[in-house]
Amino acid sequence: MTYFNNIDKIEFEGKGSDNPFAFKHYNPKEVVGGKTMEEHLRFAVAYWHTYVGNGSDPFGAGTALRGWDQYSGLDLAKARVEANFEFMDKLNIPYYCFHDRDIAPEGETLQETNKNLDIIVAQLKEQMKATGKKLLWNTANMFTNPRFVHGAGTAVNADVYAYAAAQVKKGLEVGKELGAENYVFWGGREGYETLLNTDMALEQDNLARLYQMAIAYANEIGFDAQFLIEPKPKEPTKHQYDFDAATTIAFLQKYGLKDHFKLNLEANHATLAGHTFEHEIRVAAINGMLGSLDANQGDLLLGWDTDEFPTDLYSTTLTMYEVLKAGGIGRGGVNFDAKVRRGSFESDDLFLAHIAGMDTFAWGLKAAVKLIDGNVLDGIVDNRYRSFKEGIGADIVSGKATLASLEQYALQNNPIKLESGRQERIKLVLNEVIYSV
Ligand code: XUL
Ligand code: CO
Repeated sequence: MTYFNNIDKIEFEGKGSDNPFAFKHYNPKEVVGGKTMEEHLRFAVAYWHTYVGNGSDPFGAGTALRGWDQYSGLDLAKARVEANFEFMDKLNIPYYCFHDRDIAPEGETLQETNKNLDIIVAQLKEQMKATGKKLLWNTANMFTNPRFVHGAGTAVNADVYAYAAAQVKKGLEVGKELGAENYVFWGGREGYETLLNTDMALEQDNLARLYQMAIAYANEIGFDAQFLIEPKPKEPTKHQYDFDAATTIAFLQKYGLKDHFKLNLEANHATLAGHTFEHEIRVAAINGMLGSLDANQGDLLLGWDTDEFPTDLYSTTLTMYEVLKAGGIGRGGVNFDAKVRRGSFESDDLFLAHIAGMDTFAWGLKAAVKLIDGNVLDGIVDNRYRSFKEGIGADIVSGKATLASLEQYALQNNPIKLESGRQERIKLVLNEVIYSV
């Protein structure tokens, strides 16, 4: 069965095209910065938003019109698998990502739930073999079911913790079966609402224990995916433990887990934390922790996670700049953890939204390559820090300087000469680069 019959394969037509169902910038085989766009970007579809999301919000029912709505239960799950491969094929997207509960319905018992999962995993495997499409990552949904009301890996109840562990175990088996490149932990309800009833130390120790067990089990079954933690500062809990990249890295360091994980960074999570996406990527990169990206954008006028498709060229340019400077995204990719607006309820909107996201990222990639090739920002940064290359600055960097030697220098160095940071000028140059590609 096919679900997007009115849509043909989306092709690259270039900047002059006015066909809304064509790429203007994303040209998968075009080489920029030494690699094809396809290799740089490694796009992925998020199963939950694209095939499960229905446009409902706290004030109203779903609005989405989807060909698979006619089904329920396992039939619905099977229809979504078919829709997924048709969608990826038509958009030329190589990867997808899912939570266990996106792909198959829960049963009455964990046994039944796992059986449902096995049926769909077998179907996915067959389709992946037939199409060459790949799994960027899978994860366990340990936040939707009411049993996780007080957390999963940070549950207040050991029975819930055990259930979560069982879910992770199965998730690792599923990831192995489907050859997932990465396995994600997003701490959906790993946080708290009030300290008045919370043992923060125990919760965090337990979360680390769950990660240890996951590492051990992945080793045991020979699942060699890259483990990723996805930071988010708030939602659904008020205080999420994995607040941002820096907090998550500190947590991993504290528990001796740092070498086993990298980070899956999400743009809207960054802005909720009061950061830019590029800030989060830089923090990860300078700590050797850049793993993968969840591509979306928030609305800065709203204080919640709106998960819009990325259309902001500034952000995608600076994002891709950080990625390129970090040496690329490696085994990660650019996963559209983004949903069409409630008013964009037609199936065509799923295509138009992904085209917008892919073109915006391709444009950003091209601009970032230009920034690097033209030595635009590196030149500025190098010049700004040049005093650390020689004399007293070189002594500081090499570790030769002491407080006494610096005092001696400072006493005879008067006045200190400062230079402008030239921010406004640099931003204009950035504008020019973005609009020139
Ligand atoms: C929630 C979110 C998740 C993770 C995977 O904000 O981003 O969908 O990406 O659990
Ligand atoms: Co995400």
